[in-house]
Amino acid sequence: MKTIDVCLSPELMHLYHVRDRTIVVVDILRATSCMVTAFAHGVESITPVADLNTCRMMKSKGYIISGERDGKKVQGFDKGNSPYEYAGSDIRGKRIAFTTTNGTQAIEKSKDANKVIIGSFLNLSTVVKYLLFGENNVLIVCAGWKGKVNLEDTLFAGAVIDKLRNHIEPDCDAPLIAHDLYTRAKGDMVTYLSNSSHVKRLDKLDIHKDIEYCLTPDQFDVLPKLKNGVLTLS
Ligand code: 3SL
Repeated sequence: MKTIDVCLSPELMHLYHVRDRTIVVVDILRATSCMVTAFAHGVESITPVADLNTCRMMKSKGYIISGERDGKKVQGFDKGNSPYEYAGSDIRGKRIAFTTTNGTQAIEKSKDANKVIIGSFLNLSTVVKYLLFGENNVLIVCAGWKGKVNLEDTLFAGAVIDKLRNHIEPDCDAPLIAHDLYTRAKGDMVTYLSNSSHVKRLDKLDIHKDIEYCLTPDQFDVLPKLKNGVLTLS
């Protein structure tokens, strides 16, 4: 049977052999939710970029430049990190360069895996179907917050494990922790997360509507995949 493990923070990546795995990168609030929304609305590609300057320079190459630091849109950038900014027709057929505090860093750390896909609650069932029929063992990489573990990415891992529990075996204890938390939270994830650190951070920025949106499962049937440093649907 294939196995599934959960890397609860990118700081723990050195513990995992990734070359023969499929990695699912997740940053529920909000980077990977934005990415999935953008692909569902016709963006051609997203290039995850680790630093602000590289991202800024991509503007002159025709990219929409997007990103946040500490939850806030970067000054001079075209877009920030609210999924609602990626739900319009203005991004159709465009290329985005994207940099965020945690999500794009987690993608960067995952790039040596056999396959890298982007997960969120918005495309949960599409992710699960792909993992079910794929041949690789799976690692879910939670973006967390500046190296620390967070609840929302862990819940997503638990949701994937819940759907795959009869088909893929947990590799260690992190999948068991994630699944247990998800079982407690699944009835009302918004309430469950109300005391979590990033929900509190986003509440201070008055962006509560993003939270409910990002926790809504199965809105889109898209699966962004990383190839040569660029995310596309192909
Ligand atoms: O860290 C990230 O990648 C972001 O998703 C954080 S925030 O939701 O924009 O604050």
